[in-house]
Amino acid sequence: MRCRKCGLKATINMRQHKLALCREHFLEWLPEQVQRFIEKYRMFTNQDRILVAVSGGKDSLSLWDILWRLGYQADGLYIGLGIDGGIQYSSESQRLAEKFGAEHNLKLHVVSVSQQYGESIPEMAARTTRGRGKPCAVCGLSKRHIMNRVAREEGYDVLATGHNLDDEAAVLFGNTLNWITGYLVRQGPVLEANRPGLVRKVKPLCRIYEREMAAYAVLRGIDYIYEECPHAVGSKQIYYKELLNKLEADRPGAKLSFYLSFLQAKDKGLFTPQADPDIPLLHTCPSCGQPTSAPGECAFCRMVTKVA
Ligand code: Q46
Ligand code: ZN
Ligand code: ZN
Repeated sequence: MRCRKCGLKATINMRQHKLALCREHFLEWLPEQVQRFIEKYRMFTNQDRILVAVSGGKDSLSLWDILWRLGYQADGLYIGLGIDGGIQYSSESQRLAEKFGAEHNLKLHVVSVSQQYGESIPEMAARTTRGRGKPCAVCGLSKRHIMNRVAREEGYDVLATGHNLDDEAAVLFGNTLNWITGYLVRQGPVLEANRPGLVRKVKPLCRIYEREMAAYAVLRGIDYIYEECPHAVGSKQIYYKELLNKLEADRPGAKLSFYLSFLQAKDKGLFTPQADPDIPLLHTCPSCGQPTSAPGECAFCRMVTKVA
């Protein structure tokens, strides 16, 4: 297999794009693709200040690397969840996020959940009924809240996350399997700040395969945490990814076309905001100023108040 651009031996063959590239041309091609999608979906411009949510994994660190190479003003945000024991997931991922920021002379905001709110994510999860003992529901709620809070407080124009195509396709698969129209309305490359207290969110990697992101991180020499969070084991999300990978193996490009056909259907007005059966986030939390579905404190503030 030869590189399509230079004819040298290819390092990666992407059947889904009918494209094989050598290391050098792949490392050039991927950021070009990301730049195309940033423009296509009007995510941000060179004037915007971007906050990248960095977990220490391959996707978020590569996203930070790509935005930096493309010349954007991108700072990082690392949230210390306090998920340790065994593989020391949180401390190791924090070390790698800090290392990347220091090596590239980039600013990294670090928020420790336990220092700021009195308990780590597993501790909070152990005391609430949310998520039935699994910390993921508490974790997701807290991460969304903290990302939005830091982006607002520090005056960023947009929050960027490292969700790749496999993540987006798996979420879409779960939501269509159960026809959760409220979530389908909100899924997309850009989530507008259409409520007071919300920051605009974008996913610049939403059309890049997970395999391409892993290749980018390795070929670029980015030091990232290989292990997944120990709580991700056995999740529905991983199961859906496995199913979609089987489909992709038989039909290269299936994942991408699943996601893109969904975006096209949305563009044609298939999922209008009116289709959202969920109560709109019309109220503002008196404690944190973020939008919430019912009058009074938001779910995050209620949870944290209980801790206190
Ligand atoms: S939600 Fe659950 Fe993840 Fe939080 S507890 Fe780990 S697996 S990190 S994306
Ligand atoms: Zn080449
Ligand atoms: Zn609140």
